[in-house]
Amino acid sequence: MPAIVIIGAQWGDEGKGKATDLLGSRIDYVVKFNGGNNAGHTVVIDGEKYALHLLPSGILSGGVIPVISNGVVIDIEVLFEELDALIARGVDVSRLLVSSNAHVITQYHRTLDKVTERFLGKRQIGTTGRGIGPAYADKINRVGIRIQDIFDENILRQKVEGALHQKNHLLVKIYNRRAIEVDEIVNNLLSYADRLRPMVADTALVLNQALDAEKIVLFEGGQATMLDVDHGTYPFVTSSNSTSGGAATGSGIGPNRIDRVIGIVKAYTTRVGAGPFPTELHDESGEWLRARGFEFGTTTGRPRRTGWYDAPIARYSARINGVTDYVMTKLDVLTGLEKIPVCVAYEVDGVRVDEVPASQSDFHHAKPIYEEFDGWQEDITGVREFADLPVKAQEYVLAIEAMSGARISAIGVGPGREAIVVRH
Ligand code: 2SA
Ligand code: GDP
Ligand code: MG
Repeated sequence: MPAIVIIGAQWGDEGKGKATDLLGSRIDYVVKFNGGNNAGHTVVIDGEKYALHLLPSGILSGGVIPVISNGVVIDIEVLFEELDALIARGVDVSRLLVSSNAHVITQYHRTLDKVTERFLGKRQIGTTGRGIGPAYADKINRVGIRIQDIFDENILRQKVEGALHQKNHLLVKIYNRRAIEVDEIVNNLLSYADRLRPMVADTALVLNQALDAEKIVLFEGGQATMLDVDHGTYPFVTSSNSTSGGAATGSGIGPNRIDRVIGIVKAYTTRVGAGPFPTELHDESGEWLRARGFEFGTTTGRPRRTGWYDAPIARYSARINGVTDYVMTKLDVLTGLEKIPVCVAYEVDGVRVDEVPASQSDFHHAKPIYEEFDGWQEDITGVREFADLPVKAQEYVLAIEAMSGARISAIGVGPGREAIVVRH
């Protein structure tokens, strides 16, 4: 099993960090292939909590080589801050590799992210404000700055001039902001060069050679399927491919090298930011899930929107990603409920629809059709074998599995690294 991809199957925060960490001891490389410091992984190891944004969670596993590949957008200041915070806690970060082709998030991307959102008013996406969208826009628009540019002052200056030419016009004339100086950006980026240089590598070559040598490479998706720029609830999405295909383009390995695609699903659903969410709860059940599951953004601290499990979304994710198996997290959060509703299909304008509608308007109008399952009252956080789960919890998992398009191979029963039931 040399190449394994982990992706979020819902709207993010499914617990991908924990699943990555679970596989960690058998893994040689962990690759972050999309997104930037908009991601938020909380990993709990021996009771210590680590919140990672830009770094792949494999950085916490000794012996693993963490890689930030070409598909990522990097805010270098944040990169160093995150590294320093881990160094201060005794984590060895010296093996980190950064792609020379990854794009850079600069001050003007952060500024544009914030002002664009403000000007969108009611149509806001609810971005993390980290400059992700504007940095990817520059990449596609071919005016982006790449990591390798930082090592050639002339090229860097030319590129920053090119990028700012358009942006200053926008900032000054449209958004009523001050112009950003070329020197300000160039000097800032140059100041990172010395520390960055030893980390920079041709990561596509490194990863292909690793796979040739039968090393185990784990590709860790940021965000999730429903936030993918192509397959998510556009325009309420992030600006990268957070589905499994992004692992190939975002790292430079061929798709045929991927052997396993693990989808992470929460036993219920959450979403941060705006956009459709059919099973969203606006009542006390939603509050209960938020409090019980501690559903607050790892990056921004925003309360997450909460709702019941949505099986059509899991089936959609299974298709789009080629999910080979699911890891279901946070089953423990549902403990104590009398009944647990699960969305099995939607009603769109009076008609039953079994799959996620292709039309955005239909999805906005989709009302969940629920089937109710019996809950369980026993604490399950200490359970490690499927057969030891309460019968009703087993039934809930098996019923969801039958609707979700792939086998559930492991079940999270608590935040800790060890709190997992692996199904054999
Ligand atoms: P952006 O900043 O351009 O990527 O925002 C676009 C949309 O993508 C959503 N998004 C996320 N949704 C869930 N979790 C994310 N990471 C953090 C976390 C979020 C946080 O793990 O908790 O701390 O707030 C994440 N990153 C981006 C975002 O909400 C927009 O809907
Ligand atoms: P990611 O963005 O997918 O990596 O997920 P986040 O780290 O943003 O959010 C998942 C949260 O759930 C983290 O705080 C984890 O510690 C926590 N978590 C993961 N798995 C479980 C589980 O099985 N049970 C409980 N109670 N918490 C979990
Ligand atoms: Mg998260």
